[in-house]
Amino acid sequence: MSKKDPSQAIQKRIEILRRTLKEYDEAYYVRDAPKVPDAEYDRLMQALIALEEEHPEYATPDSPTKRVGGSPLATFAKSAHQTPMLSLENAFSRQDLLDFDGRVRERLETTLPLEYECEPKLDGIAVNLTYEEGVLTKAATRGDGFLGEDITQNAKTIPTIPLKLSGSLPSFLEVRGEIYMPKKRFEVLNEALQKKGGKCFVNPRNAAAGSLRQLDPKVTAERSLSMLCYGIGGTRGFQTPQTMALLLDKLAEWGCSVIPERKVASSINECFELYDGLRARRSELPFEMDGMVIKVNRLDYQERLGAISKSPRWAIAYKFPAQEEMTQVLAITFQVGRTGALTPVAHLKPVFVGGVTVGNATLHNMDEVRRLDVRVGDRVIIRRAGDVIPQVVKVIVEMRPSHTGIVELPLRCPICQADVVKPVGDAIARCMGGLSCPAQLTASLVHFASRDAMSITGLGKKRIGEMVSSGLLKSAADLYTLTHAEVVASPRMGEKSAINLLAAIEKSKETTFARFLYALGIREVGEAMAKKLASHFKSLDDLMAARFETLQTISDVGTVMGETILSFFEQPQNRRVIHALLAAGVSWANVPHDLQSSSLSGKQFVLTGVLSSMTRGEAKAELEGRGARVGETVSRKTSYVVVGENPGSKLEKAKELGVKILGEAEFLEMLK
Ligand code: I6G
Repeated sequence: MSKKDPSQAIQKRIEILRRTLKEYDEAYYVRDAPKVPDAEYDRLMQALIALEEEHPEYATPDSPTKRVGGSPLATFAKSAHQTPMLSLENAFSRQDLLDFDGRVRERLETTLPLEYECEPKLDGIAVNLTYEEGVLTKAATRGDGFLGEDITQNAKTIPTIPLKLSGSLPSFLEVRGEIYMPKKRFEVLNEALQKKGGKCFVNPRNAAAGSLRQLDPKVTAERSLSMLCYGIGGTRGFQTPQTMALLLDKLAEWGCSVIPERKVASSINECFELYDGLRARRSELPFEMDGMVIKVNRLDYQERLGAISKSPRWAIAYKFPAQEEMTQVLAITFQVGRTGALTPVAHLKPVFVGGVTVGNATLHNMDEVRRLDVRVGDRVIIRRAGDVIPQVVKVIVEMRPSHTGIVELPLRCPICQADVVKPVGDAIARCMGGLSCPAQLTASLVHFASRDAMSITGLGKKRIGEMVSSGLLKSAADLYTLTHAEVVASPRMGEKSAINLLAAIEKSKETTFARFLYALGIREVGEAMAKKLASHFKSLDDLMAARFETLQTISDVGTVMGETILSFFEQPQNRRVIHALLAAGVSWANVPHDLQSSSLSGKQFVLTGVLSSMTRGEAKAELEGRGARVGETVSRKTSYVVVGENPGSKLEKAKELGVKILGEAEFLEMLK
């Protein structure tokens, strides 16, 4: 067997990487349909850069490493930028950033710490706006950095792009920034597209790109795009200020939108702090961002530093951990929940995404399985943004192995073998086994014992599952007849744990009407609704005897909810369990909250930061229980903003609007 020449193997690897990256570039830039997540693209690009650096003999001028972006789209007129639109070098670690700082200071021949202007790196579409005598004459995408696509008509529909600048202006000015789609808007758009049976966008950036590259500007106008400016290109008749921060102030003065979250750090170490702070607020901000851009603040230094072939030496993008990654589906199973709902779950080859290792992702329901056409063996893009549960956003059909089969809904429950029924028009399929299905029984007992329900500490899912399997628990009422001998005989249960568990069960008997109602696990009845019902009805007997018409008089009780509540209390099995629970001693003081007379009735609250005395969910429940509403965004209508540790931008907004701010101590006082 002949041994392969190592240099040939390297050349081959370089060629493959170039071909693959070109293919991905074309999909991303030209067709707005990325084939792989950015992280995968970045990895291949880094590998190619490293190989070309090690082997300059194989460098070619047309390598993807030499290009800034993609080719301009054929359907739009081409437009040349007066000065090239560069792209940014990436940093993936603190060391990369320290190296950048070292390189900058070496070139500037200074050992002193430097000021850096820092701002979020929006995940949008880079554009160049040309203003002549203050009037917007052209808008173009970055394209290959020299030649972009003329999107003037579309850009003019974006409200944050000024058609005319005001103030003392240069005669010619190129303004650079990112056009993006706000996260909320992206969700609404995808919901609407899905309803119409259309194809959804994978993420807000693709949605922005797709919306911008519309030949009909009316479509762009409907998509609520926005723009934030980060710098300038060519100018005539402009005396540049001393710093980047002052330049951005100038842009704002002329009427351009610049990002409010920009800050000047006095050293590279302070950049780390700003980066950590920004990363922590990543899910709170209204736009997607993929990192923080760090720029030498002094413009004369920027000039001295100049640029290498495609990026300025004075700026770098410190990337956040990827929120999208590619992995493979190993299996698809169905989980049975408390109400019998069958949820398809994708079991994945573990992948590190959004800062955690993900092994499973919910596929929600069969409609979603069909929409994605996800199959066992598929390569998929997983997305995990903030604290949101991981989602399968796309199947990479081109990488599908042969002989895969479409996923079918099982005819029988995988746990109890009862029939599975999916009513026509309903997205959810359910096991008909009721509480005789161990999965449904276990899930409903987990809910019953949970902190916001009966709050039985030490009784987790695993323990309940074992007690259900061994036949100890057939309903919630069985918890209250457990003996010490039965508990201590459970697997891995010591004497002390058994005593503690029985004490926790005993303690849970003293509860509130609302908690008890919530614990029953009536479908559709969450904590807030349980509180409403508890405050409306004087007693459980009254509620159990309520007629449909009476239920309908309660706010937020629609027809479906009314019918669900009625039918729950009509079931003999449910009535038996309720009576057994009461007979076992579960009770509450009979003083329902009167929401109408509560001092917080009608007040609007917004929570920000971490409270030390309770979780956000608990604070919300406390407030709603007193008739207040809890919202996500601060507006003039907000009555109070409750501020914990590490508050987000909501605090700034509250100050800006003059909304009353409560510290934790004041908040607790108010709850008293
Ligand atoms: O693509 C970019 C995004 C954000 C940038 C950029 C930026 O500043 C906040 N700055 C420069 C200088 C370049 N691209 C080339």
